[in-house]
Amino acid sequence: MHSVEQVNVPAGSFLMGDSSGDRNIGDGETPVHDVSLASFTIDATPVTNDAFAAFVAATGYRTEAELFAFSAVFHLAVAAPESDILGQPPGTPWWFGIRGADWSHPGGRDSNLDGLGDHPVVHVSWNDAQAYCAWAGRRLPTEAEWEYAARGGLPSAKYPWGDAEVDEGRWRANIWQGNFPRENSMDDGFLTTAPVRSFEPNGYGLWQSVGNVWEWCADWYDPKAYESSALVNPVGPASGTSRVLRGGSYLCHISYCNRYRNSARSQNSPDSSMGNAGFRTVAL
Ligand SMILES: [Ca+2]
Ligand SMILES: [Ca+2]
Repeated sequence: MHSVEQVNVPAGSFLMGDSSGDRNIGDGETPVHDVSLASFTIDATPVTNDAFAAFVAATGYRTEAELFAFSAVFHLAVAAPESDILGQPPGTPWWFGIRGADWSHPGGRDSNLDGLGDHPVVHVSWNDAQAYCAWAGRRLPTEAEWEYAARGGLPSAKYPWGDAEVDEGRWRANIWQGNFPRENSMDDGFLTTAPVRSFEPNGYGLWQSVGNVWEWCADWYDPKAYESSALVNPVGPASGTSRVLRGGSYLCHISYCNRYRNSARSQNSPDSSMGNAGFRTVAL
């Protein structure tokens, strides 16, 4: 049983792509193009640890992080003996490969899900998300559906709530504050994941499309995809090597990852898992 609340997104058209001039060169947020979509029903929140636990209990499914026996954990979130640190990727030394980190041990072997039932499941690969969807009778959103839903009916706004900055008056999303990657002042209240219903939903009823966790989309990633996109119900490139991630995470910061925006794009290989990526689903 898929227990995540769903909301309906009406059919319509929107301008997909960089809407604020803040695009990251190389990510492929342009050209902006007019996309039309049929209506669809999408999860109001990312899939939670409780919902993913129900899937695992029903099926015995083992995630790729469990099969590979490691996953990527942010250095301040590690809860494991030093002997479990397998390495740091060059260029992003704040990530540790941690033996024993997986969806039910998000910091490593010395961590568990106590108190995290309503947090988004993390350390799930694109392939794991597909397996969950197959069990739940769901599918991943296309990248176009994700962006349209995240926009919440506000055309060309930078964020799901409009163009106000993320901290204007109050905190609107779970990102990073302070000196990345060493000191997080946690002005928004959260070092890593937040409960999925933190802050405010957008005009379509979606919570935290930006910030908290990156969300897998169905599409293959290609930075040139928008140059030749279909304009009606696009499903992305026919092939590729990595899958689209959207929305940014608790590690995003204006100085480092300006990707907590509606139009921002990222990607990873379909077997990769990280402590800041999850997914939400769409009805078949
Ligand atoms: Ca935060
Ligand atoms: Ca998100």
